[in-house]
Amino acid sequence: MLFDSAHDRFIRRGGTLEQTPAWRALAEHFDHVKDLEMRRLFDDEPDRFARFSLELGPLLLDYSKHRITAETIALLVDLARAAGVPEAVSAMLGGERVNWTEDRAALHVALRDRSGRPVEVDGVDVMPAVHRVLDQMRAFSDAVRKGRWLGATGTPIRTVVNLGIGGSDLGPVMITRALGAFHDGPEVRFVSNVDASDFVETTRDLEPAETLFVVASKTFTTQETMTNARTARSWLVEALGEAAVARHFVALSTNREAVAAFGIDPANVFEFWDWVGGRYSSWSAIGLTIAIAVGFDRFLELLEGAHAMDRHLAEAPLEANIPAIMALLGIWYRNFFGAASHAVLPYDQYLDRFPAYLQQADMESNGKSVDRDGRRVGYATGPVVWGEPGTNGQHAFFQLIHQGTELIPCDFIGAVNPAHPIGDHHATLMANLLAQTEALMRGRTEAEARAELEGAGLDAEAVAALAPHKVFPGNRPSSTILLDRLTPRSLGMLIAAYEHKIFVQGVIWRVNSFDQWGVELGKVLARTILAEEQALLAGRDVDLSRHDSSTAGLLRRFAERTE
Ligand code: G6Q
Repeated sequence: MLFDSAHDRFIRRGGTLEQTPAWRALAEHFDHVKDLEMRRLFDDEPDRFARFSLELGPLLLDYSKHRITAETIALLVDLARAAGVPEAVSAMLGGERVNWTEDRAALHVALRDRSGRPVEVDGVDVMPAVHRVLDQMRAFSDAVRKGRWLGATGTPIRTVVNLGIGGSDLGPVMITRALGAFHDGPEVRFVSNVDASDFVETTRDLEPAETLFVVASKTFTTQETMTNARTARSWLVEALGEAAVARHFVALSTNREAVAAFGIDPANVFEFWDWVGGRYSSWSAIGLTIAIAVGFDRFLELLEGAHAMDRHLAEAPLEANIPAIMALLGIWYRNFFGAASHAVLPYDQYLDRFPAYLQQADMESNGKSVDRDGRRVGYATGPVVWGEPGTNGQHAFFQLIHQGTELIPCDFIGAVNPAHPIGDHHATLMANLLAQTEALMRGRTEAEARAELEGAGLDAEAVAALAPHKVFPGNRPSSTILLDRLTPRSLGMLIAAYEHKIFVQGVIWRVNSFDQWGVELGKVLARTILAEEQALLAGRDVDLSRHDSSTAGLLRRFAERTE
């Protein structure tokens, strides 16, 4: 059972996570190994790469450039076991209500289950419904791609605009960009921000007659998406009339009534279910724009890649389990070294939105401070996740990663084979990836810095002055994920690996990785403030005494300065 691990029993008897035997063993081990130099470890263990790397088909995880020994991994695996990770994984894959604060399953794995076996939620097999929607997505995406789906004036669709935000935007944006080399369907654009500039800039050059809007919203009540959807509707109706809506709007949602109330034809609704979390929904109907862009067969390959990672999560022992090892390394740095952030650095331009996608996947999932017993945790949970593609990042923030005062574990992600084999672009890109991981690990000692400066002919005084600035402390950890090639399949594996990493960490930290109550308060206050803004702008007297003087002052300034 998910909530009956050795740790749970210990904590229920009054202990804390840090007092559990597995955690204490790690803390003690940390004292012995925290000063170990990776340079030495590599010198002492010629087979370190082979020992600390894992592969699954086209995906390799090299985790040898970490401040770990074999014992570290063994103790981390003990922690995962005592925390009930294997049982929690079975519970998630088995459709149990692992999202306990919303009383729901988190069954995104069912969306990509290619095994043909039933997957049950509350005793009901969800797979027939999953396949029904996949069939509907295939038929529709084919029709749009082949020009058979016609707009109201009889012309085919040239541009698809996805209106969604958060989980209904970041995944599809990231994936369609990542699969840019496979994009052979109509152009796909995304509007997410409630700022009208997003809508205006995205639709500026579009022909209404050739544009299809995909309103992607699980709840169909999200303020930003509904505002954009209403604007899109007016934009279309103004050009083509009310009757055109049926040919130019489809909806991806769990809320059929709200979709019907908006005026979208029920035949154009692609359904999904409450057991699909927003940030885990790209595998569902929310992926329709992906299927339109790259074709349904490639969308299926994406699902197949993710499914392969799901099987691996379920079947590989923890010590050889890619998501589990990624999770445990994260815990090692977050909780023992005190690392506050984690950088994700794709050396692949097609993955340029991967860090942004991962920020939501990780920070919305594990940015929590109350445990499964409803108590405040006494330890650090999810880190700040950030990053930019290489090599651009090298010319921006890598300085801090190499020589700053923070320890920042990094994930480098690259593909062996490029999408575009032109000249020496790819060799150069990959040389940079490898060089960065080596530089972070090795660093440069003072003696090496001096030798280099002397070699450059500097006098003794200049050498002494400059050498300290040329020292790289090194011993800075990184993982490298190498894909044979960035394809729908390998991308599916990569995303699923991170999804599961996040889940495993949530289990160990005893937080619910599937809720997001932390986004509620601002939403609620925005509704009240919007009403106050509107009243002020209409010249009515509004009592703002419920606000602090900052919020009230800013509100008045907004109303006064509005032209
Ligand atoms: C993700 C969150 C959140 C959600 C958006 C959009 O896990 O739940 O980012 O995806 O708020 O919600 P709708 O799809 O309901 O519009």
